[in-house]
Amino acid sequence: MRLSRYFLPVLKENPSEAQIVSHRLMLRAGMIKQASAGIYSWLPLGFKVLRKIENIVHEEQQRAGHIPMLMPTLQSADLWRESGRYDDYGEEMLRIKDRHGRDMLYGPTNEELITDIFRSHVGSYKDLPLTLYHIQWKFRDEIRPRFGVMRGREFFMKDGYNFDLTKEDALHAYNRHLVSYLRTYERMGLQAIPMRADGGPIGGDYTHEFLVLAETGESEVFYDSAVTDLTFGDREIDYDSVDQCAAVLEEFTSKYARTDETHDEALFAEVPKDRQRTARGIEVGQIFYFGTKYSEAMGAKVQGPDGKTVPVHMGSHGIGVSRLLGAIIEASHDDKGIIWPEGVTPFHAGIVNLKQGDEEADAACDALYASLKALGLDPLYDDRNERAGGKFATMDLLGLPWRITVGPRGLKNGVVELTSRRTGESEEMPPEAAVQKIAQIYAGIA
Ligand code: 5CA
Repeated sequence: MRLSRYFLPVLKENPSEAQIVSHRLMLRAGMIKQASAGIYSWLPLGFKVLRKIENIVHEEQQRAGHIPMLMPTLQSADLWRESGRYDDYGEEMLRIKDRHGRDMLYGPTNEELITDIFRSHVGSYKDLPLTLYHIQWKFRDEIRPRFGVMRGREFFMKDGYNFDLTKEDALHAYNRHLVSYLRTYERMGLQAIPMRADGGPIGGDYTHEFLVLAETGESEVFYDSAVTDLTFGDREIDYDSVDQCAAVLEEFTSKYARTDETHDEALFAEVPKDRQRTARGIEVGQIFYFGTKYSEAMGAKVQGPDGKTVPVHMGSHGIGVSRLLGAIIEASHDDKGIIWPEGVTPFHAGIVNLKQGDEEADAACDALYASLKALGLDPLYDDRNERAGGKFATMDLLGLPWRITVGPRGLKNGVVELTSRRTGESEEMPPEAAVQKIAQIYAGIA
């Protein structure tokens, strides 16, 4: 993309409504615009990152064997009356009447709708196990929407639902989700720590939240610092293997890590003193096992191998896709702007032309742009007639991991400059070498 042709409404001043750095930087970098409280338009740059995050979530869900689908945002109240949640959910639920006076709602989550689909089409244990998921907009009429996309009213969420014959099978589905979530967050350059939590309005007493440690996080967390040494890395896992998935769960959840809702002072005191940590975290996902809560209430049953009809065991598993943009920026920025991890960056590299209009510099930039594109990469070329300082400031704000700077002085010696946004280190090299290096870096990103 050439910046002169893009739509990138960068703000020069700090927006006064933003209290935390990710919200401020998303507004300044022209990624989002508030439409009304807790509801945002996703401008082209923000939309690009949202799509990247969504794609990673899709890939990792399908790697784990989960099946994508799409359910609507608007739901009939009748299903929620069946589960009993229509009255329980309270003011967070946006209730709507259609022209016939029927009660509708904008879905805050989808347990009822998916259970209805399941009971309509599945009647035998032979169709199990089954995990369906979708990525769809949700609405929760939060009393205090704040921090931009971090606590929105309308937000984008992946929600998945497993259906299993037995509790053991459903716990394997739970473990499988935990493993796939660890991979998912690491691909986004995030460490998200699974912590024992509370079921809230979803229900179930077996649940973990995934938390990204950050001062601006809304949750208070207590943990053994040894959990921060764990990484999933590039290990291969067989998602059908009960033992392998259980071993990962054991490895990542046996050390003390809890949110304030389930914090237990006596257990925490058993953690060696020098490893006890109290901090704040951003909840980027949550997994639940809730047994037969919805299947019993809504009659989602299957015939087992012994011919008896039994309610299925279920769980639901959510990832805060739009919240993740905020979480990634909270975890990765400096005083100049965002620093995107390679896995989610909106453009792979920026090209800065120091002397727009100079025949040689323009030609070199055009050639670089074409070479990167030919390799399947997506560069952002700052071809505006701006001073170098302004161009650098924009690139730093946008946070692309790599910048190629092209100027007449370097070109005389046959070189351009390749700069890492994260370290600030620059290296001079011929343009082709810069292209090759960038291609190599992204070839290593899953
Ligand atoms: N049905 C279950 C699992 S699919 C569920 O709704 N879980 S949840 O309530 O924990 O939501 C899943 C994730 O959505 C949360 O972990 C969080 O990352 C994200 N989320 C929840 N509320 C908001 C909100 N108001 N704004 C942005 N993201 C949110």
